[in-house]
Amino acid sequence: MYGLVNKAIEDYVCSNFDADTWERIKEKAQVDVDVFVCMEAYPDEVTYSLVGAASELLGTPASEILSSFGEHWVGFTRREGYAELLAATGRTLPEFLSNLDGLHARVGLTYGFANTPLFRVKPTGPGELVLDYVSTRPGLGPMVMGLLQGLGLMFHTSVTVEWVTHRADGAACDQFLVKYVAPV
Ligand code: 1DX
Repeated sequence: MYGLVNKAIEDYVCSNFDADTWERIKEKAQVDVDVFVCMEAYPDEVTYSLVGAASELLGTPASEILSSFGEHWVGFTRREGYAELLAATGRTLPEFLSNLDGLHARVGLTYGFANTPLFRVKPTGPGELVLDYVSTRPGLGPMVMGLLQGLGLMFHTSVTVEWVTHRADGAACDQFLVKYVAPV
């Protein structure tokens, strides 16, 4: 994945814990990188190892780390120069989700994306939608749960998410039932 993702993990650890914890996580993960380059592609293994090591060191399930990290990602990318990109993606939670593939296409045009996830939105009623998440990368469903919370913060929208269909159980993709209440 892009170095930006690993940088976001670093930022998540350093802002919620400290720099020393981050160094210990890198050591445990056997990741010998001083500074991640945002636009450089790193093996996915690096990201998974960092999450695994963080989970062990912090004594927190990897799924919880991924979910907190997903929430962190939205604010992190806004602060790191992608605020306009995010703003252009939508003005509401459902609009943003509907345009996520477009966001990835845009980033991909500029930097080349090897493994773009797909997000499909099916409105199911007022304030309710089903989100299909199709990814070549296994195990990142909990991160999507957190991403949705991060979008809730960005749009001042209260969000509840139910993970209704799990790819790990043999389904074609992960599916989330998202209920949201936007401010009037
Ligand atoms: F709900 O399943 C809200 O490397 C969401 O594969 C979901 O393949 C926000 F550095 C610039 C750059 C670069 C900008 F210049 C990425 F290159 C991307 C910024 C997305 C903001 C996907 C990251 C693929 C890396 C799914 C989880 C991973 C999508 C990660 C979250 C807004 C992003 O992101 C999977 C890769 C950006 C950039 C956003 C993603 C790769 C998302 C969201 N994805 C790189």
